[in-house]
Amino acid sequence: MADVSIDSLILKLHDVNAVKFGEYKLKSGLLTPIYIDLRVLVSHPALMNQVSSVIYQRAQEENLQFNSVCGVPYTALPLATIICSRHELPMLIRRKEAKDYGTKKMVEGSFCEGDTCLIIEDTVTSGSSILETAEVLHKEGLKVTDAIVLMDREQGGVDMLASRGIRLLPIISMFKLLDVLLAAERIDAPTAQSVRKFILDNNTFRPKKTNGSDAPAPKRPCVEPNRILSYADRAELPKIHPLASTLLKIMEEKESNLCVSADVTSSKELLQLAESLGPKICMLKTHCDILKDFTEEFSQKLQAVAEEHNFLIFEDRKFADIGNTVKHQYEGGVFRISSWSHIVNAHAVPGPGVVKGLSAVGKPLGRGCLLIAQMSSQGSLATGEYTQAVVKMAEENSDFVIGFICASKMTEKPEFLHMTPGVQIKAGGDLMGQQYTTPEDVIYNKGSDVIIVGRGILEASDRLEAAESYRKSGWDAYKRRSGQSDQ
Ligand code: S5P
Repeated sequence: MADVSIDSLILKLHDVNAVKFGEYKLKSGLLTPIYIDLRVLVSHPALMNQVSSVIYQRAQEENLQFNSVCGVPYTALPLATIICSRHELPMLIRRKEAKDYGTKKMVEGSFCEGDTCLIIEDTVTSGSSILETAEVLHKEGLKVTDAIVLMDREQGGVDMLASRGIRLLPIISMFKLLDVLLAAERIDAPTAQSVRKFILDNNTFRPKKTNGSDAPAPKRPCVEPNRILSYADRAELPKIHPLASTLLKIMEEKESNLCVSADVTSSKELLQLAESLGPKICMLKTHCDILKDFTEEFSQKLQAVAEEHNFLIFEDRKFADIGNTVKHQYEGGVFRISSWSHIVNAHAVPGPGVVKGLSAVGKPLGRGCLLIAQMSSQGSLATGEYTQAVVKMAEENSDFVIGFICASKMTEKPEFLHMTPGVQIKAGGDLMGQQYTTPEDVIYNKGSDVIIVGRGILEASDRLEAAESYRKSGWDAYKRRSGQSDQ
């Protein structure tokens, strides 16, 4: 397709408000000065046809060989439908969620194992949506070698997918779009410049280091605020919650972003763990309801050890009820959690009432809460819009919510802490759906702040040595992330 028709396509997309300038939140939580919303295409059939044509034409120009076409749900679904209908190509539909009745299939349509499927997408930022779709197709025995995207935000999607064996072919790239809109005086030079800067500063792809020095350097520096600010800087932020500030100072002082998940069943063993690993950690996470011999005396001893070794206690209670009930669960019962645990966590499922109930008890005591924005377990339902709503809930309750349990950085607001479970030295999983990634990936690639490690340390023959090794990996990754190391 000649460039001139790409130019006119860009202008038409701008005409129908598919390209917006302002301040918008991306799927990742990042605020962007430009938003591409191709969902509006369904209201403009002529444009929809034109977009479908350029996508198909691109597949032909590249001489792509494929047996079927799959549009990433939902926006690209009608595009794939038009292409497949017009050119009589078999289409596959990837379900976003498995049906809870009937076949429970994740991919609808007929195919043979080993078939190649071409993926079509409307917009790409990091490439994660294409990768997700490709993974579902892979599981069904299909091959994915190429994907075509109408609009590439040029924030690392091409590189990320290439690293996973998928070639991404963009029709319109962000820089081209800006040039055309600027030339047509649809935007002014400062707007174009600010978007260019944002794109260059926010590349989402960092190549994984394989064995140290021979890994390729990241293409562009990543400069989101909490990638640059040190833990110490963040501890001093005007809006920081005092407990978050305390934790950040502990982390900096002890050079540790390690939280040990003390998932043991005897209080004696837990106290021994706290005593021996105390110097290595910034936080100790408990599940008090798995202890067979919880007593108030135990909780007092644990507090004394925490004070001695300067770490915080995080009771992983995962509250998930109405405000009035969680208030009682937090304050009373056998465990009296609020009396000894600095930090607790909660699911956002019940709505903001859960935070209100906990806050009524915890706030006067100077406690803090983490909201569970994502989970490490396979098939977790805490994704997409739910995760975004959790972030919003946290931001609206920052007098008590200090951060998140999450897989990666959720918000650009540096006063929030990101804590990630499902960490081991080697990526993998257990037999009950737990999924592990590495300290380096969590801290350096995903921009989280704290690694939460349970069995990686508890099942090691030398727990202290294992804790030191996790501490060091997490800390080294943080140093590299904040540009304090040239490793
Ligand atoms: O999504 C989550 C949230 C939490 S808090 N995934 C998790 O694994 N956790 C907790 O982290 C889990 O309850 C356990 O206590 C710990 C992980 O333990 P590991 O042995 O798998 O490292």
